[in-house]
Amino acid sequence: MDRRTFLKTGSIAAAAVAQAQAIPLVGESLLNDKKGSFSASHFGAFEANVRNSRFEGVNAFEGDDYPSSLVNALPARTYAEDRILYPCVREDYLKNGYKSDKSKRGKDKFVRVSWEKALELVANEIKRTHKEFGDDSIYGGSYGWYCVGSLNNPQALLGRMLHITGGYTSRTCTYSTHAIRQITPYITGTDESTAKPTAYPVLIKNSECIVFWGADVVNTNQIAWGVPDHKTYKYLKELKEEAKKRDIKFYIIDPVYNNTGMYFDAEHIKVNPTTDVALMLGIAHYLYTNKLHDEKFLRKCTYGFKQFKEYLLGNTEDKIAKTPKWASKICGVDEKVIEMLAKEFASKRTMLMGGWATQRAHHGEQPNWMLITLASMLGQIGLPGGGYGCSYHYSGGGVPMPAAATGNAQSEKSLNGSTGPQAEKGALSASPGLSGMSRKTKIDGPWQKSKVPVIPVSRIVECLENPGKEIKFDGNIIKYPDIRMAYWAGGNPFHHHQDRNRMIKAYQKLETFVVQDAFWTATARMADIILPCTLEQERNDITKAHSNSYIFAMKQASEPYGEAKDDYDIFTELLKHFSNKHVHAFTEGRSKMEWIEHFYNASYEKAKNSGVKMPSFKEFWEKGYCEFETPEVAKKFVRFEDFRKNPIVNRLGTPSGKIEIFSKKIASYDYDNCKGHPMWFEPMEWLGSEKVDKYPLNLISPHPKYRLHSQLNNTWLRHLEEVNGREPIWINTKDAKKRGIKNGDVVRIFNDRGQILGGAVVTEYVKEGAVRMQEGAWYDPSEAGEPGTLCRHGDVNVLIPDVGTSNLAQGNQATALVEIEKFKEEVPEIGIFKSPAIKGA
Ligand SMILES: Nc1nc2c(c(=O)[nH]1)N[C@H]1C(S)=C(S)[C@@H](COP(=O)(O)OP(=O)(O)OC[C@H]3O[C@@H](n4cnc5c(=O)[nH]c(N)nc54)[C@H](O)[C@@H]3O)O[C@H]1N2
Ligand SMILES: Nc1nc2c(c(=O)[nH]1)N[C@H]1C(S)=C(S)[C@@H](COP(=O)(O)OP(=O)(O)OC[C@H]3O[C@@H](n4cnc5c(=O)[nH]c(N)nc54)[C@H](O)[C@@H]3O)O[C@H]1N2
Ligand SMILES: [Mo]
Repeated sequence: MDRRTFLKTGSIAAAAVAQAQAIPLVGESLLNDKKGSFSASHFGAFEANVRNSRFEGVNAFEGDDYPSSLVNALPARTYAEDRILYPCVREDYLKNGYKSDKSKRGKDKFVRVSWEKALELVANEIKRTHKEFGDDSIYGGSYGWYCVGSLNNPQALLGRMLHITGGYTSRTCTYSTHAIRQITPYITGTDESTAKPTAYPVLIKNSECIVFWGADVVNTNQIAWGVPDHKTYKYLKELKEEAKKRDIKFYIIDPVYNNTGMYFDAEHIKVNPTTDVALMLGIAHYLYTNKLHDEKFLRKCTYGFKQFKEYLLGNTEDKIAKTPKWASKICGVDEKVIEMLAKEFASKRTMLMGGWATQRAHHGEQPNWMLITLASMLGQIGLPGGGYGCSYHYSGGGVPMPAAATGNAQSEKSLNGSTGPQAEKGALSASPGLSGMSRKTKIDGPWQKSKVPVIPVSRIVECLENPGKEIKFDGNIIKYPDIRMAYWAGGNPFHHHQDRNRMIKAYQKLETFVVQDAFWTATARMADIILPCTLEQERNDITKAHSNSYIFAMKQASEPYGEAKDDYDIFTELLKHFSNKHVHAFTEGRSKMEWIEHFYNASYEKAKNSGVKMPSFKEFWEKGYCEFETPEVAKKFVRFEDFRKNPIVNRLGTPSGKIEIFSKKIASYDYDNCKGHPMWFEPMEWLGSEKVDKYPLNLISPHPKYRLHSQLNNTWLRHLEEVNGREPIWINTKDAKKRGIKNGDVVRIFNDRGQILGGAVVTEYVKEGAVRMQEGAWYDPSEAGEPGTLCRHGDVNVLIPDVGTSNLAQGNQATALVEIEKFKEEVPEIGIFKSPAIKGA
């Protein structure tokens, strides 16, 4: 935005006027501005350069040797054209309240209102909904990747506010790890998505074969849940250097030759989407029939190989031996290549790195279970550089880090020489971690009785459609509550959820939909009441590196944009419409800065108890961060080392104490879509299903290179990648040729669920039959609020089905069958990246 536009827009809101008047001359600000003010984000920590009273640039944090480009887009995001300037209400909702015409959601005009009016509407609606429909009638699950910060965590704050006012329905699981986190505790006693894998230095020294199995570690480590310090990249570089010195073989098993494949010049095993279990079974069959499996490890450290073996060999109901030949027909990998992989993995010290895309699919419980089974057969679990890991691709997994302290100074000792799972639990090092705002207040009051039932996060649409319906979930029965109101703060469901057109209809069932965001996202446009929030550079907060290596100060760099308020202040002011007691329960009598200091001091005390001296809060705030050492022992960490040595003493948290290739517990649920051992189940849509006649291409939707989901799509970053202003879709040269599609063409991608535009990238990097389009491009309907309409920009979730993975996890999917054609009509303009017209503005 140039200065003139800024002044023009600024003149709309009083706050922005004040901002504009404060603008000093460029020269003056350049000469006078101090070094940047410290802050942090999901993209990294940085110093915000404040020029002309605005946040105009970033310097990456000096401790971050591999800063991601994403951090550079934060200033542009701050002043994006689609920022929400003031509270707004949908026109018909303003007239008729909860009795409004819901089919107008997304189509209606918005009307500017005062904060007072907006919060009064929200408060009255919370009161009415609670009174008429009870604790669970408001959905406050509010899934999403809000900004970082211990204080301004909108999800925790929203939960806290709703809890204080009378309860809400929340969610369990995540869109990230729905299936893996539900299934793996049955197998290893641990949620494998968060388990610490063997440390990189151990791999660099010992691994001979590294397999990126549906994992793009080079891309997805750019960000972290918390703040990344990007140390992964140092180790990836060392790994590549080491591979020049001694022979380390890299494979990438993926329908796409991804960023990681390119970096390591890895051999590409082109697997059909969602068929990895068949491929793994083919490898397993070869291992077993050629006696390449580790009988001793299976006997000593696993349970139930016997039952699995019968299935593998075809001695069970289906009477199918899972030979490489059988597997090849399903997964599209040549039989000889499958045999080669089996021999390679068995003869080399092999690390199987599994990502999470394979579990974001129909029957997504199976791939990780089968990966662990395969690793068990290879028998290298617990050996340096071998085994498996399911979190190398995420938030610095595998990087040696200081573990979060428990406050027990003795535990450091127990780590020496012992790095197995037992030690891992009690382990600590220099870092005390950092706490944050909690969903429950410590202040006593009637709210302590409020109920907070949960639904599996990805079942929200089904829940809205079917109040009172009972579903099977993880050995239990869950009854869907009757949701009348939803409140979202810090997430973007009209990006993250599947089957957009079905979703639009389901959301019409809500009487009231409140959205708190900084931007006019597709979600905000579907809301009745829209409350503008600040971004992290517009407020003070505190946060930590995901690695636990740093605690970061987040100092306010610029004034809140327009009338935006901090999430914390929005909820505090909302509660004034209840009573002072409600407000007090929320704030616990602390100011925002006192909370920040409180979180720091709690860490300070913890550190002190474990013999670590942290600087005072004042010193810390001044400097911007404090650093914690990584103990040497963390660099030697080998997952399952102790368990392997003595599985009786170091038993796992499973019923047998061992790795469960067969789970009696899961078998006892008697589900037909998830049984006692890993199995190949045909997905609802894949290249082998009948639907391919109509929709012959298998779409996958991995995570974007230049965004965090939908975040930052409204900045210049999108111009680095978009094709003709559309989200790119990668299509194989042969598939493109068949359809007369050329590189750079705008194409229409469609199936029975909907239609979107995309920009064709014709390439050999994607397997024939598969197409790839990243998740997170903003939904831009040509007729807003109209189910079935064309998305002009390329929101892949228009096309993906919303059907649970199985009765076990009820997780989300990320693949679908589609057809593609060249778009022959005039290419429409994108409408989503500017503010909608607002009455009264
Ligand atoms: N097809 C397909 N779909 C997927 C996936 C896939 O692989 N394929 N992946 C899934 C996964 S793993 C995930 S985690 C989800 C991600 O889904 P989301 O986390 O919902 O996606 P984000 O785009 O990060 O949305 C965060 C929103 O919070 C807002 N926000 C940021 N900071 C603040 C703040 O401080 N306060 C408030 N009130 N709002 C804020 C942002 O503007 C943005 O609109 O998507 C899922 N969807
Ligand atoms: N830059 C960036 N980084 C991110 C995120 C982001 O939005 N942007 N999001 C973060 C979040 S919330 C999460 S949960 C993680 C997600 O981490 P993941 O779920 O592991 O990431 P994806 O990109 O979905 O998929 C990883 C790889 O799997 C491949 N793949 C897709 N389908 C299949 C299949 O059927 N079989 C096989 N073998 N491979 C397949 C994809 O082509 C891709 O190369 O990433 C995190 N990191
Ligand atoms: Mo995620």
